[in-house]
Amino acid sequence: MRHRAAAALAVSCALALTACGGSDDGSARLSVGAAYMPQPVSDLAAGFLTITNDGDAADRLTAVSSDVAGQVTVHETVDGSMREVESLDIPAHGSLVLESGGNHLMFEQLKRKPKQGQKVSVELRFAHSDPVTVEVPVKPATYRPTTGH
Ligand SMILES: [Cu+2]
Repeated sequence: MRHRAAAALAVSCALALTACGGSDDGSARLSVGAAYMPQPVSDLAAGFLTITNDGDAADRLTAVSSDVAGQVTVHETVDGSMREVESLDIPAHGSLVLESGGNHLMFEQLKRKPKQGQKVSVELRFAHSDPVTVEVPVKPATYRPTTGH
């Protein structure tokens, strides 16, 4: 039971028979929001989103893939320069925020250039939870979300 996790998005509920409905079984419960990709201006694209964990256990974002990119890496930004990381922590009852100027996804080897108004399919994989697929909307290159903080 320890690592039985229910990603809050759709399918996993039907598959993980015992995981739904209980949040006190020591698992992560993940949901993804605020996702967007600024329309790329080069052969690289960035992606931003927030992963919220309503569960009692921490998890980690360990791998990302997309139909538009040969490779997607996870980057953090330290002192204005970015570097690739193996994984990013998603604390229990907390969230992992990927935002402009901070942690982000990097789409490399683009197979096509996503355009504003399109959606990009992105699969997120975790240390413990089931994978989650997100349809990420493409925004103008200069788009900045309005944040609540
Ligand atoms: Cu980067």
